[in-house]
Amino acid sequence: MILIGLGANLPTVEGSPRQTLEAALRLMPAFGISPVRCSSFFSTPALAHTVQPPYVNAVAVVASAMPARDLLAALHRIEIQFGRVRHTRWAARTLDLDLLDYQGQIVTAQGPRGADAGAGPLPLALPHPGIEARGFVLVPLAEVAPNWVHPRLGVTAVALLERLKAAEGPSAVAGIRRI
Ligand code: A4P
Ligand code: MG
Repeated sequence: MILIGLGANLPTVEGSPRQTLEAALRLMPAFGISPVRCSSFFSTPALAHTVQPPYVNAVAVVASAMPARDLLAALHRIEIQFGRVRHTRWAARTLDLDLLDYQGQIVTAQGPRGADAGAGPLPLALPHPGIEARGFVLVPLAEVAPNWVHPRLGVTAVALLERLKAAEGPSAVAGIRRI
């Protein structure tokens, strides 16, 4: 299974963050990525170091013949189409496309990330780090692929969500609502 996390919290020429995510899904086939199914869209409070508008998040199951690194490069090209500018990590953004899982591969990231990464080969970490700690990923993931098993942790999406709620209490999913 290939899973992509979609997030946005700034408007684009497409309109609202939700409209941007819908447009990004429609554009994917032109980049060799076929959406198979997508979760509902969720409004989620920003997890950030600064005050930011809420995000719209979703998770899509996709199919692609590209290897993981090429797929990530294609996702970055789609982000750029929607005006994504990388400056600081965790900054507000028009579109964020994270490769959450690629066929269960486990890859440990090397080199600097994000705006610091420079022109070298794209850093790639699989599964995407922090899935298990983030309600804004786990809520849509548990909806679209409840039985998906985290390649490192060996735990299903639904069980990871239950585990997060048990560890953090209601705050783990506070303010996350289907839109
Ligand atoms: N990279 C390596 N592996 C991957 C992968 N599997 N998928 C590299 C995507 N990217 C991967 O930097 C990401 C860097 O990681 C790139 O160089 C890429 O090659 P970025 O996208 O420029 O920076 P970022 O997105 O700010 O950082 P990061 O660590 O990816 O953050 P996240 O995990 O994407 O979190 N709050 C809510 N409610 N909803 C959100 O969606 N998102 C974030 C960003 C923070 N708070 C949020 C949300
Ligand atoms: Mg990202």
